Amino acid sequence: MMRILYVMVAWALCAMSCANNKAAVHQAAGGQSSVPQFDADSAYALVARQCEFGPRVPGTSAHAACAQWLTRQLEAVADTVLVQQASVTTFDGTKLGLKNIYAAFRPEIENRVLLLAHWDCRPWADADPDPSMRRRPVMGANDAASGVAVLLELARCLRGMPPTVGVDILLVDVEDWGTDGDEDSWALGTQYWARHPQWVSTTPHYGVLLDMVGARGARFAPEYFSMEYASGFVGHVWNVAREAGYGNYFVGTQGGAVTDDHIYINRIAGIPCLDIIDMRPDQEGSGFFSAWHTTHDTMDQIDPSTLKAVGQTLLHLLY
Ligand code: 1BN
Ligand code: ZN
Repeated sequence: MMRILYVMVAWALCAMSCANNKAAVHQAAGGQSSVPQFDADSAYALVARQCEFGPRVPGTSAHAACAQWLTRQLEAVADTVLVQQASVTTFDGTKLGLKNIYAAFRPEIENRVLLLAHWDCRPWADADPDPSMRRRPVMGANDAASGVAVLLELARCLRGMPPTVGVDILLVDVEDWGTDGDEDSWALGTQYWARHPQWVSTTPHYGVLLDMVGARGARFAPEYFSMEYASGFVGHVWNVAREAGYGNYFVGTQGGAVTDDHIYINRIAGIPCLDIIDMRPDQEGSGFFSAWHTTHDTMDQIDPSTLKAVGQTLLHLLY
């Protein structure tokens, strides 16, 4: 009798878990489950959670608290998490402690992809239309909590259904303390990592940087340096996006050149890395979304549909 009960309980648990899995994966033509479904509402909540800390400007308590939270989020789902700490000096002579937060999934697999986004916020909203606001910090809902949120949500999917490729997630610090006309003043966290990498497994074969991937009406066009260093991979990712049904976001028009973290992953680490970045050629001045480097880069910029387009594309890429 007891044995029958055990069998019935085991069967019921299995049926429940299978039902959950069915809800969370896309069914391939042959009836096999293939790609997990990216939860856009969860990703949206992860953007909001980062903003609740306040602007994550290096050297502030919001930055320190967020670092701890990000580390815990990844520790809950990854195989290995490392926090790289270092001291860097910015273009204006400020000495900052940086934290690059790294998580490895399936370190036993040699075929690996790197996914990265910066998690710090710009200390000054120097593009704000109101001159009196330009010394205020940027909240950074889109630049760049959106990219971090997509990666955290994706990390949860990786735990639920391990992919056949290894994945390294890298949340890089001190990207946004830079100045116009000095290319190497940006992306200090990535520059440090690229010179002192701490992969727990083999070096990833390809990299994907996410930057500003959450705004309403986003358009992702192949970025100039991505084409210079990783044109074949760009073609592949844009095809994957189109096949997944997101060709309205991933457009084929030539994008501009952006001084971003991927430059150093390409030039120093030697990993072909592309940048999925929202560029708006018709946006006068910046060429980015209208609230870029202003005090208006807040939650009301964020559209879950944009997060979905990017997150689901990455899942199709990995599975
Ligand atoms: C991206 C997001 N960047 C800053 N915030 C890099 C960048 C640097 C973009 C200079 C344009 C000019
Ligand atoms: Zn920025």
